[in-house]
Amino acid sequence: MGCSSSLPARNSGQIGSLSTEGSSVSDSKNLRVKLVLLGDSGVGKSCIVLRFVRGQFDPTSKVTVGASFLSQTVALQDSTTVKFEIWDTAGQERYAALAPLYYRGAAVAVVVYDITSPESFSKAQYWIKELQKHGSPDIVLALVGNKADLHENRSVPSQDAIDYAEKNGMFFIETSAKTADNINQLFEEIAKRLPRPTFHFLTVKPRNLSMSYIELSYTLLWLPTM
Ligand SMILES: Nc1nc2c(ncn2[C@@H]2O[C@H](COP(=O)(O)OP(=O)(O)O)[C@@H](O)[C@H]2O)c(=O)[nH]1
Ligand SMILES: [Mg+2]
Repeated sequence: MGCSSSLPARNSGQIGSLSTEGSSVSDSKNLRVKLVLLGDSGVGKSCIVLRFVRGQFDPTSKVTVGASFLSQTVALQDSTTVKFEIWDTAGQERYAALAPLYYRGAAVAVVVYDITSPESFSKAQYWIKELQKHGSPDIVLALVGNKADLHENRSVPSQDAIDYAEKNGMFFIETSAKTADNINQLFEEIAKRLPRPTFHFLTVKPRNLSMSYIELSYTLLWLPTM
């Protein structure tokens, strides 16, 4: 039993209707990014998504076969909006060979473990290595210790995760999908850390391929950053 984020809802859909390319930009103020969750089965990935998107926690809902996506938009103080297209699996995390298909093109990967399970923390480290090797080069990685409400049964010290995240240049946070602790903060922090798009003004006239002096200057000015 666990959370299922594949239930019908206004802002959910089947994976087949989404482009497989991850991050894209509507304009400089409105970003749209692909976010994937990785981690052992049972650590609470689907519950985190459900809490973030619908504000719910339903420990009795059935796991649905197949993958789904949900989307949710975060508005930042600088008036930027980030629309997260969140891909959630229903068990594919058990098959490491399928993972590259799932995280291909993702702009953000949220790697989740359960603070009561050292095995899930080791597995999180495995996924981080995998993403560092095979994920998009500028992927934003977040390490999440979920089930923080079960602190009496904690077996992964926060400091271990803090140290690991620091060494790997990642953002770290402990959450509880059950109590909603730090769930919105997790996504807001990710939104703040996303690289902002830069635009290049290359102006070439398609018909006669001639450039005006001003256009040429622009081109030369921007070429080194392309
Ligand atoms: N106590 C507690 N249980 C949680 C939390 N998040 C998820 N769970 C429970 O953990 C189990 C697995 O959750 P699920 O989201 O299906 O895990 P997934 O396999 O990683 O998607 C379910 O029984 C949830 O009720 C949490 O923050 N606190
Ligand atoms: Mg799940």
